[in-house]
Amino acid sequence: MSALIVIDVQNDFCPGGALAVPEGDLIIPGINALMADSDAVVLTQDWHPEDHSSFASQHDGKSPYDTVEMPYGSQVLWPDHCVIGSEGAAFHPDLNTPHAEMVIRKGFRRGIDSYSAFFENDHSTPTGLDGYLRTRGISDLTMVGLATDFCVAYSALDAVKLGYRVTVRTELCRAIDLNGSRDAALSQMTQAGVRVE
Ligand code: VGL
Ligand code: ZN
Repeated sequence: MSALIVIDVQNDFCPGGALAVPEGDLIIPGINALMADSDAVVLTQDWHPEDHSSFASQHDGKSPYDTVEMPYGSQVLWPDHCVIGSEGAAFHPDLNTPHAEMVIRKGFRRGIDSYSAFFENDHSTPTGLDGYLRTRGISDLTMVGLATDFCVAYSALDAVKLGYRVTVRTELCRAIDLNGSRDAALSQMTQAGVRVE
């Protein structure tokens, strides 16, 4: 059994949003077509309290895209985005969400970010998605969405570590690309055994 994992196709990551990924909306028609063809579809939703510690606004003297050390390691600071219940946190209106059988929210604890759909950024607190997929007998994952170099890459790397066969469809992803992070993420995924198409 296989599943399509659609990562963070939310208003704030699309043009006009708080943390807009260039061309983030262009991938939506292709994702809709792929969803219609998939056995199982999981959507992820970045979902932060308004005082989330990944927001630069919570750190005196810091700006978006600065880095800070957190107890769980280094953390990039972001503009406020995907605040729980806000329009920015909603799925993009063109995304065909009725196909989804599961929606997994992440990043809802103030003190810790969660890029991956499987573990928070401490790499140990589970989101529960692994249990969901395993109990449904799903072993193969295709990943698409936003952003290639953060939430897609972290999710794909965790998934191979957990033993899934993982394909990332890059034409249905777009990157934030901070200091070459897109290319770095693609080579890290390839080295880890993700099929990058
Ligand atoms: C993401 C930065 C902050 C993502 C989420 O979806 O890639 N990036 N929060
Ligand atoms: Zn976030």
